[in-house]
Amino acid sequence: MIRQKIVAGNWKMNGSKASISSLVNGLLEMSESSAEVVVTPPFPYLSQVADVIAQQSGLVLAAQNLSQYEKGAYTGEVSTAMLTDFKVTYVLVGHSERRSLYGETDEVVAEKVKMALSAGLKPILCIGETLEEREAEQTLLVCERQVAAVIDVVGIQAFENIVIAYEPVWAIGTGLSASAQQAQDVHQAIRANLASLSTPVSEKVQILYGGSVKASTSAELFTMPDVDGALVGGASLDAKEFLDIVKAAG
Ligand code: G2H
Repeated sequence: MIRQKIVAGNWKMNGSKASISSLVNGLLEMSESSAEVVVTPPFPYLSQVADVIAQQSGLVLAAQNLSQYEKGAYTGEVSTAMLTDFKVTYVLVGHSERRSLYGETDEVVAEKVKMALSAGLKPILCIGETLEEREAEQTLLVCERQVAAVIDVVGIQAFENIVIAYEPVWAIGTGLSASAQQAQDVHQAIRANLASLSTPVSEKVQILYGGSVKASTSAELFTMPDVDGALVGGASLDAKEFLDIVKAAG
């Protein structure tokens, strides 16, 4: 099955009104691509980026997080209704920085995925092992556990509307990207695991790789049959570098 590639830039907690304006302007130089190109600004800048995107198609908007609750007394949180108000399409859920720095458990991540789906948002479910877990040969066990926690809450069929991002924690922001083959091996195993529950869903689900992706490594990465794109952090803050990654996706 041909799956459309997704190249998503995760800007994390970076930028200002001025720098985001110049980054987005740089991205508007994008030439036609067969990939879906997604940008994930920090919350305060969603509106600014949404306005530019509304006038110029080609970029799709994502948010970096959401609340698992619908509305109410949750100071500092952002609801799905607020995200859909700004025409957000995707939302990152369970990024390893959320899991490790803000204590998001597999159960919280699953509730967030459920909330996103109920509002028609597409979750990009982030999973991946730490260095200790990789060294203990627990990579697949960890990924399967993180995916299973979500399946338990939303069911396997829901994965038709969920994108998975495999992001080994040891490769995030460290400059130590997994090799294309390492990524392929894990993606293939994740897909095989889903196939044990539903082959059609496993063939449809897009699995992105994330962790120090750069333009120089993306071409080889995108030749891998189970790599359906990339979630790019640091390199997405530079419009030219990010567009080179988009170009590599075809
Ligand atoms: C992983 C990735 C984007 P970076 O977090 O989500 O960031 O490319 O900086 O490792």
